[in-house]
Amino acid sequence: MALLSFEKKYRVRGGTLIGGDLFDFWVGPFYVGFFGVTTAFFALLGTILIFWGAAHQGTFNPWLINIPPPDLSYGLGAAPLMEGGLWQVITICATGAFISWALREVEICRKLGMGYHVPFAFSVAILAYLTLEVFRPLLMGAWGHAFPYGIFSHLDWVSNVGYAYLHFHYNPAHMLAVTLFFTTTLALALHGALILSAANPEKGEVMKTPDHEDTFFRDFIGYSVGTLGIHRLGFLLAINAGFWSAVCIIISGPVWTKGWPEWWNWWLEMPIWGPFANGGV
Ligand code: 07D
Ligand code: 07D
Ligand code: U10
Repeated sequence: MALLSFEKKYRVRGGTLIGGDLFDFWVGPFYVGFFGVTTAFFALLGTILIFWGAAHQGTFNPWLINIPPPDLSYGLGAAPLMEGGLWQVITICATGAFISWALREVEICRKLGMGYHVPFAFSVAILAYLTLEVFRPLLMGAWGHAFPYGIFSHLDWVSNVGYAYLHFHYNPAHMLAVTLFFTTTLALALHGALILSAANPEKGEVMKTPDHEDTFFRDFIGYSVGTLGIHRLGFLLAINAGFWSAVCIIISGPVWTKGWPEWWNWWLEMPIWGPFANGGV
C-alpha cells in the first residue's frame, strides 16, 4: 500500500524549512523531515512521561490516569516533578509536538506547491490548546489554572471552571463558538449529502455535474454558494469555532471575574428603558 502508483511523481526533494536534505525521506507512507523527527521525539517523550506519572499514581487504567498541573501556590514557578513538574514537562512536549506537526504539514505543502490552509487550520486548534494551558494561566498568575492530563479529570476541570462562572452558557463568546460548531456540522452534513447525491449514483446511472449541485440549492433556497465557496465557508466556520472557543476561555478570569449571567446586566441597564427600568429607580 505504501507506494501508490502516483507517489513516485510527488515524492520529490526540497521544500524543507530546515535541515536541507538531511531528513528529506519517507518511512513507509510517512514523510519524515526535521519536524517529523522533532514530532516523534516530543510525542514519544511526552507519552513515556504520562506512563511514568501513571506508574507513580498507581493506575494504568486509561480512564483514570491523571497528571495534574501544580498547586496554585506554585504560581508561575517550576514545581517538583511529582507535584506538577511532570505536567509542566509534558506541556512542553505537547507544545513541541503540536507545533512540529504543523511545521511538518507546512513542509509537505511546500513540496507539493500547495497553499498552507491545512497547517493554518491546525494552528487554530493549537491556539485553543495554548490558550487553555499557557496564555490563560500566565494571565491569571498560576499554572494551577490549566487543565490536567486525564480523560475524566479534564472533564472535571471543564465542569468546575464552567460553574466557577455560575452559568458558562451565558458567556457570549461561548455562545458564538457553540453556534459555529453547530453550523460547521450542519454545513458538513449538507455538503457530504449533496456530493453523495450527485457524485455517487445508483449502478448504471450517470454521475451528475456541479451544475446539478448548484441548481439543487437554487431551487431549494434561492442561492448556491458554489462548489469552491462551500469549502471556503466550511474552512471559515471551523477555524472560527476554534478561535471563538479560545476567546471565550481567555476572557473568563483575565477579563471577566464575575458570573457570566451578570455580564448581561448592561442590557437591563440601558437608558432606553427609561425611568421604569429596574422598578423605577
Ligand atoms: C476524533 C481525532 C482523534 C483524536 C482523539 C483524541 C488522547 C488523550 C491521554 C490518557 C475530536 C485522542 C486522545 C491522545 C489520551 C491520556 C492522558 C478529534 C478526533 C480520538 N481533549 N473533551 C474528549 C482531548 C479539552 C471535552 C475525547 C485532547 C479541553 C469534553 C478525548 C485535548 C476542553 C469532552 C479528548 C483536549 C475539553 C472531551 C474525544 C487537548 C475543551 C467529551 C476527543 C490536547 C476543548 C469527550 C471523555 C475527540 C469525551 C472529550 C481529548 C482538551 C472538553 C479523550 C487531546 C480542556 C466536554 N477529549 N477537552 O474526539 O468523551 O476530538 O471525554 O487539548 O465529552 Mg477533551
Ligand atoms: C483545545 C483541542 C486542541 C487539540 C490539539 C491536538 C493529540 C494527538 C493523537 C489520535 C478547542 C491534540 C492532539 C493529543 C492525538 C492521535 C494519534 C480544541 C482543543 C492541539 N459547551 N466550555 C467549549 C459547548 C458547557 C466550558 C468549547 C457546548 C457548560 C469551559 C466549545 C455545550 C459548562 C470551556 C464548547 C457546552 C461549559 C468550554 C470547546 C452544551 C460546563 C472551555 C471546543 C451543548 C458546566 C472550552 C478553548 C474547543 C473552550 C469550552 C461547547 C456546555 C464550560 C465551544 C456545545 C455550560 C470551561 N465549550 N460548557 O475549544 O473554549 O475546542 O476551550 O451544553 O475551556 Mg462549553
Ligand atoms: C480529507 C479530504 C480529502 C481526502 C482525505 C482527507 C480531509 C478531498 C482526498 C483526510 C481524511 C480522512 C483520512 C478521514 C479520517 C480522518 C479523521 C477522522 C481525522 C482523525 C485522524 C485520526 C484519528 C488518525 C490519526 C493518525 C495519525 C496521526 C497517524 C499516527 C502516526 C504516527 C504514529 C507516525 C507519525 C509520523 C511522524 C512523527 C513523522 C515521521 C516519523 C516516523 C515515520 C517515525 C520514525 C521516526 C524517525 C525516523 C525519526 C527518529 C525519531 C527520533 C530521533 C525520536 C527519538 C525519541 C526518543 C524519546 C528516543 O478532504 O479529500 O481525500 O483523505
